[in-house]
Amino acid sequence: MTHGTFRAEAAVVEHGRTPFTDGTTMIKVHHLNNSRSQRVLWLLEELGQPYEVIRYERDAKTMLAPRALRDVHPLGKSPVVELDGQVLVESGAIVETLAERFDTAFALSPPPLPQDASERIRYRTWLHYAEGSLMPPLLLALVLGRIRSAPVPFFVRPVARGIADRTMTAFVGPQLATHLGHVENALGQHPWFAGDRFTAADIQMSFPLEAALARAPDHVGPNIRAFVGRIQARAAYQRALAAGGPYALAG
Ligand SMILES: N[C@@H](CCC(=O)N[C@@H](CS)C(=O)NCC(=O)O)C(=O)O
Repeated sequence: MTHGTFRAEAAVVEHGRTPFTDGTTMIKVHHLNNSRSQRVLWLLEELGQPYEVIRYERDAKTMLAPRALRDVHPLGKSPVVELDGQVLVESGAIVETLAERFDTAFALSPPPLPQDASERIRYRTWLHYAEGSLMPPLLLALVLGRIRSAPVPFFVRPVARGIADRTMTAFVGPQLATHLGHVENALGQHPWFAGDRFTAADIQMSFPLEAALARAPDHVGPNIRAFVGRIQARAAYQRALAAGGPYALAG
């Protein structure tokens, strides 16, 4: 199903059979290791849609994406998807676009309004909530953790740690508690984010919840933990891991 190209440095590694010789849609996923683009591979595996993976490696020190990704899109962030030559960015928009285009039988997305308003509204809300509301405090937690452990002169260290700790206690920690409490509560009402069945909203929510387990485990409740266990057990999730390579989120 996948065809991989590694474009981080000079090395180019190709594996798998070459897709698209049968006239099917050309989908290229520009994939960064340990990143949000893992969700796109997983969605395509759930959809059974052939795709090509172009792999990029984060800089080991800065964790930033290589400059080569800017050749594809000026933001230089992952994921970037090329769909029949059109360049798509923002994982929420990518997930929504791929679901609209390929999930024509609504196996992974509720049908448009007004057939089932509540399921569709929950689906759309969580699809946007993942990046719009849940990722910002998780990103702040990552940055504050880096500030705490940054190699700075010994006389600066207590000041840097003090500021990081106070920001965590006064602002980021309470935000994480509010958001992860909200998610925990939602998963207590329905097993999946849109309702009683698995949808692409669950794929979109996977990254922040996996990041929360790495960065804020004390705020992660049993419903979230059970959800992450369920998604990681899916065959398509496992196939996407094999296609994407390393996926370990920074704590
Ligand atoms: N909101 C964007 C965020 C994109 C983003 O920040 N991607 C990260 C990967 S998880 C990235 O490319 N980081 C490397 C860098 O900023 O250089 C999305 O959901 O697509």
